[in-house]
Amino acid sequence: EGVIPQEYTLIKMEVVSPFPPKMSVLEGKKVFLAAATLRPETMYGQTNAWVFQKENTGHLRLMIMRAALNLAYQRLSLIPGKPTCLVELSGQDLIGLPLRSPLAFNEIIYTLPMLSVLTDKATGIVTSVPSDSPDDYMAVHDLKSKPAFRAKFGVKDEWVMPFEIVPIINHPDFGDRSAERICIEKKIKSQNERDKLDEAKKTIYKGGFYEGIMIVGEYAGMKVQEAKGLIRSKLLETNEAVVYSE
Ligand code: A2H
Repeated sequence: EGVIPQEYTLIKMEVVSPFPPKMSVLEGKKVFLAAATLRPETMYGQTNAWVFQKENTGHLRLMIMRAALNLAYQRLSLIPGKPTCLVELSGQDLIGLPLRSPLAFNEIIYTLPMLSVLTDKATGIVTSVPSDSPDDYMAVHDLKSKPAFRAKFGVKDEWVMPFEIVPIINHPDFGDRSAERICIEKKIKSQNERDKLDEAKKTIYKGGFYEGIMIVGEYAGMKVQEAKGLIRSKLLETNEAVVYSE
């Protein structure tokens, strides 16, 4: 770990204006939340974004500073090698932020809290695809089924409830809502069941990636394995995504 760099696709999720008061100094600029993914071919199925949320936001600040420095070293900053801080925000400030994300069938998606976002990986912003990611499915399920959980983080119903699973990939053993299916079969009850979710993730990924078929988008009918690179290249070409490694 930490020896072989992981190469991610950083998806540029555009913040829809008008911005909330804490972000008003950025009004008029193009502002993106950058979500690191290993599955760019799943972007059609985005239903929301995730931000790390716990009482202590110090971790979040450290993580974003580390990511900003990495981005700057990878020539993705205003001043090469040096990140510029335009505004300071907490994770809570981002909850409810409306976003427009590349390829997503949902025109607008919202930023929501997830407990399992790691503080030492990538940007701390994750894009959510509950059709194909067991983690995303269970975190959406927790928010949808527990009004108290929504209330705790100030999550409004309209940011979560209208968003249904978008089937995008047919998995040979688990169908086109593979994450939901495996969570039900393995009787996973919440996003906190780490071991079960890690196992589910492996199973879904193996079949989905090596034998899965795209059922939507420009490459519908194509194997996931073949479509992945094509979709990624297109996102990079149109500048809707950038390469990020750490
Ligand atoms: B993946 P690896 Cl559909 N904390 O994107 C927790 N998870 C994070 C993260 C962080 N700070 N940064 C990125 N990730 C997630 C899509 C997806 C992903 C699908 C299926 C599986 C999957 C939509 N969410 O990942 O530990 C992101 O979620 C399964 C591993 O570096 C990213 O890709 O291997 C993945 O974890 C990177 O995980």
